[in-house]
Amino acid sequence: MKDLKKTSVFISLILRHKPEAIGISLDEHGWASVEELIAGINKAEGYRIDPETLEEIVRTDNKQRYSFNDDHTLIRANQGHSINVDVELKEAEPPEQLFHGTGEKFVASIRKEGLKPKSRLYVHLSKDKETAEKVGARHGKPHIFFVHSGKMFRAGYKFYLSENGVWLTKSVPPEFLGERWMWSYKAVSREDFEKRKDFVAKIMLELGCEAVNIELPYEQKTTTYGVGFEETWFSRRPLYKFRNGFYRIDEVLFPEKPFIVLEFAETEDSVKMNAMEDCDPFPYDLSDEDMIKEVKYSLGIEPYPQDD
Ligand code: HQG
Repeated sequence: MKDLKKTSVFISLILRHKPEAIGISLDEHGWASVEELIAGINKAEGYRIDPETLEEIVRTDNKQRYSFNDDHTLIRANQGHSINVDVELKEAEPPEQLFHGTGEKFVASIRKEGLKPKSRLYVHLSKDKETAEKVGARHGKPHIFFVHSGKMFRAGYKFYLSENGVWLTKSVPPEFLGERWMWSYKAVSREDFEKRKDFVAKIMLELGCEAVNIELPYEQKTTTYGVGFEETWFSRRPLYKFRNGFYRIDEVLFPEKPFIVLEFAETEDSVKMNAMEDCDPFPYDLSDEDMIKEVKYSLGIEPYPQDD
């Protein structure tokens, strides 16, 4: 098994970077002749391979790095090249966010100049954080960048999806890189979502809530985990006093859309201990009229409909 791994690494070197190492060449689409590859490898020191072993390596590769043509006379790497070949990558619309794992030592330079392909033809992006962490760990202590791929795509940048599921793009300018949080809804921007919270604040004031100034011993922060993303939001929303309780506008980021929620505490002590409890959250895109109803339920002005 160990030998297969070693041979596979050697094949990757040949098909992506250095075919001349065994005296073969790739065509413009990155294909090598299977016969030439096998003969070349067998001439190299310390490697033995037959067609069955090559088939096995391709079939069992953990990242599906290689493909054969239909009659298995040609083979190529699906991505990762440093030599200029056109592997006929499929252009595709990327998900709203992708991830890039790198080593800590590159972080300062990436923040400044964005992601560059370096020795490869493309910047490689992962579809989840776990994969990005593994890729990053190859370069020392890993660091993850969030890539605003949806925004890039809408701004005209091209994305490609390789045969083995790696997202590729030519470069990522620094303004499309995030590190702390990632807003990932297509239907609404963070700014417009905040405007709906402003509307909730207006309703609350109109209903008689009073903004109060309490010195908080903690930083107001919400971290929500959605499908494939995590966002930490530093909220600067005030606390409101209403009847015999305290309320604050917060959020819950459900996978399908963001929700607004009022937090509630009976006493100033619970507020200071950061022990507020959530009322029922409601979606950001309710009509003004329905949103007024939800705020009334949360403040206890009207009972929740299911309580009737
Ligand atoms: C970094 C593996 C400084 C970049 C993986 C990366 C992947 C910058 C390194 C695939 C930079 C290049 C590719 C900038 C980018 N300043 N450093 N402006 N822009 N870099 O190995 O993405 O197992 O060429 O962050 O799984 O690590 O081989 O790219 O750290 O899919 O199939 O420059 O290789 O797949 O390193 O990995 P690499 P990568 P395989």
